[in-house]
Amino acid sequence: MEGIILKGVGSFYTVLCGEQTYTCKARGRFRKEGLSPVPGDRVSFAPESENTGWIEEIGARKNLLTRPCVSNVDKLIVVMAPAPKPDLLLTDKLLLQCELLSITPVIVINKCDMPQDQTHLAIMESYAHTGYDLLVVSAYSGENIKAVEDALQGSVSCFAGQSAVGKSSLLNRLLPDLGLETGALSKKTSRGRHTTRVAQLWPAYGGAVVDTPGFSLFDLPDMEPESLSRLYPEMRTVTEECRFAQCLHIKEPGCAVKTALEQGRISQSRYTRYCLLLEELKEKRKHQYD
Ligand SMILES: Nc1nc2c(ncn2[C@@H]2O[C@H](COP(=O)(O)OP(=O)(O)OP(=O)(O)O)[C@@H](O)[C@H]2O)c(=O)[nH]1
Ligand SMILES: [Mg+2]
Ligand SMILES: [Zn+2]
Repeated sequence: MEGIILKGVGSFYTVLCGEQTYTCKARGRFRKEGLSPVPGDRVSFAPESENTGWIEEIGARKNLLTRPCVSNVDKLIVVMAPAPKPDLLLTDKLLLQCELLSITPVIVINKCDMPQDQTHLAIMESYAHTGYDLLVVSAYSGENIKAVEDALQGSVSCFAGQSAVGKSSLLNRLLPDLGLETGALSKKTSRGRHTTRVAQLWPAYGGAVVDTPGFSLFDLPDMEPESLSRLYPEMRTVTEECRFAQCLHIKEPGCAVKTALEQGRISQSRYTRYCLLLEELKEKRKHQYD
């Protein structure tokens, strides 16, 4: 039979087939092949009883996000909020992953009900020129929730972002039956407490939504520093006009990215973080053959 993995706990996987779920284990050969089933995987399985079975085959994956693992993701809902303090470098890294894995990102700024908060303006400034969809919403008041719902139609959408930005709260607002656990910010550190512990798929909107504990530990993929700017939509549209094909857009003469930056067509803060990530890539290269 064919099904989709909703979640994995230890070596047990919940597989949905039609309306019925089965708790399955994976055949030993998967371990030998270094392959583990993950939420989002389409699998063939052999039922053993009314609600248990064995996973026999994992279908080819369109893509795979890691830490936590989720496969076959169509959209990444990148959630931020005024509190906890936004980590825009993390957001940039999530967006780079989307570019690499052919995932459509949707940037969501939650908690717009918070009084006199201007944080969303700074976030919007950073991403205004990317062309990505950006929604300012509130899980509390319901503002703009309809727009989030529209974005989820017909796709497997994975919620990402720092702990306590309100990923689970947004999902509860959209789908009250989920009854997901939510948690407050720590008073001492103003950070989240990682209330959601595992990634889990919930069939909805003709596709599925995935609640996750966020994707926080991110390494940049191993790639040429020259390729980095191709993962920035607002940069790659102008890089062809740079004088040098290998331009890194830092100090080279005749750099079209620098011109666009001066003219306000690229965000200064996002560019500054691009420089940081570029340095990180160069460092990685240097140590590669140590
Ligand atoms: N003011 C306000 N607070 C919100 C809103 N949405 C969520 N919160 C609060 O933010 C805190 C964290 O919410 P969660 O939904 O648990 O956040 P999360 O992103 O799922 O966090 P993790 O599971 O730890 O990754 C809770 O105290 C929520 O009540 C909102 O729209 N406005
Ligand atoms: Mg959560
Ligand atoms: Zn350049």
